[in-house]
Amino acid sequence: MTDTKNLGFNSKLIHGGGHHDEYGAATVPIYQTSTFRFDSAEDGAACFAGEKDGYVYTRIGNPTVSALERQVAELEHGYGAVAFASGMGAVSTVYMAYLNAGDHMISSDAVYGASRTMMEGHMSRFGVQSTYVKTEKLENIKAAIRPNTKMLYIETPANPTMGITDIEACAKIAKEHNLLLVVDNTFCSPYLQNPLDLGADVVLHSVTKFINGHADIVGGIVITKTQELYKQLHVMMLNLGGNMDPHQAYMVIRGLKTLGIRIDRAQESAMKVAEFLESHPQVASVAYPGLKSHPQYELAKKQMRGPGTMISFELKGGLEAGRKLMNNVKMCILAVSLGGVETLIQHPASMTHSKVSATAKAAAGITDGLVRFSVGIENVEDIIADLKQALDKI
Ligand code: LCS
Repeated sequence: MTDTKNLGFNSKLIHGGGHHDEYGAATVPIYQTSTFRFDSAEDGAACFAGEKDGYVYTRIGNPTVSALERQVAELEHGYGAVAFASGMGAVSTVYMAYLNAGDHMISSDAVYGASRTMMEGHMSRFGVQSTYVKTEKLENIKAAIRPNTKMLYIETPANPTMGITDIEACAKIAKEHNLLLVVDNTFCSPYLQNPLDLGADVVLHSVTKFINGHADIVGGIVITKTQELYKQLHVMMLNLGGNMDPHQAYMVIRGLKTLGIRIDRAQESAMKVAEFLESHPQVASVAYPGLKSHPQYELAKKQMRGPGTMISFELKGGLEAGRKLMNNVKMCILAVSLGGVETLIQHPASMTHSKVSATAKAAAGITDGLVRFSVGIENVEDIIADLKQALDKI
């Protein structure tokens, strides 16, 4: 087996994870089993007592799922990873694993809608408090810190505003105040950003998006910097029961192999699409980290290896114009989700962030006129032509 430590990113996507199969299979087999035979009663007891390594039950661990976890932990430069049935399984298990009743969390105000409703609407019932601020401005974070603050949770770039938060500066604040820094890295994937290298403690992904990349499964993964954080998370995962299933893990391993080439291609197109949108008379503003007009353009260049494939924009005609645009695209798909091979368009205020209160949306800059666009790997001329014909109908 190759030692993958010193290989380049794209080689790690193909050969990482270090799975060893007795038949020499070139891909990771699907271990479609719920349970594993013990060699003896003593062997089973030793596995349960943690005295012996070995698989016992798929909710606790499965070789196909472990192969994905090892591979993503390596790509994010972490100690270990735990895979989940969905991105929200990852987010909610992170909250449950690292926060107690009476604790307080500070979060970016623009985060995926359900990450916020889970905390505000449900964790609050267990006595966890939360404050939402524009984490793009560090003074907002400092001002929100309370004696019981335990976690700083950021999403960068933020869904759906594309705001960028300085991970390294957040890590400094977190260290000074003994906070756990959690970064939702879904919009970048490990190809474009490695938050653990910038001082974060925990990184999470909706693997539904770039990591899988083919809009055919949902999944989540969390990568921890230390063994202790890994253990806390793993025990919470197996008790809550949100484990990833082996067939799902196989699909993700398959999709992950092309992460680099998918993003290279879509990112090249995203720059052209963003420039096209910025020059279109119906468009009021475009938020794309690759454009000089993005308020955190320099920061994006510093902490990301590329501006990514996600674009948000406002139309001069507001919501009505946005509706017309979305109803008139032909090739691009009007659908939520993002980060796949297909170009998707959606309306955050009425779709992905519809459960966030109107006041919270307004404060976070999620306006009624905001449209979110996830650039796929189709021919860029076709993407732009489709957008143009739909914009011309407004
Ligand atoms: N984190 C981010 C940044 C997300 O965008 C999402 C889903 C999640 C976590 C949750 O992951 P899931 O459970 O869906 O795998 N974002 C979606 C979106 O923007 N459209 O549809 C889902």
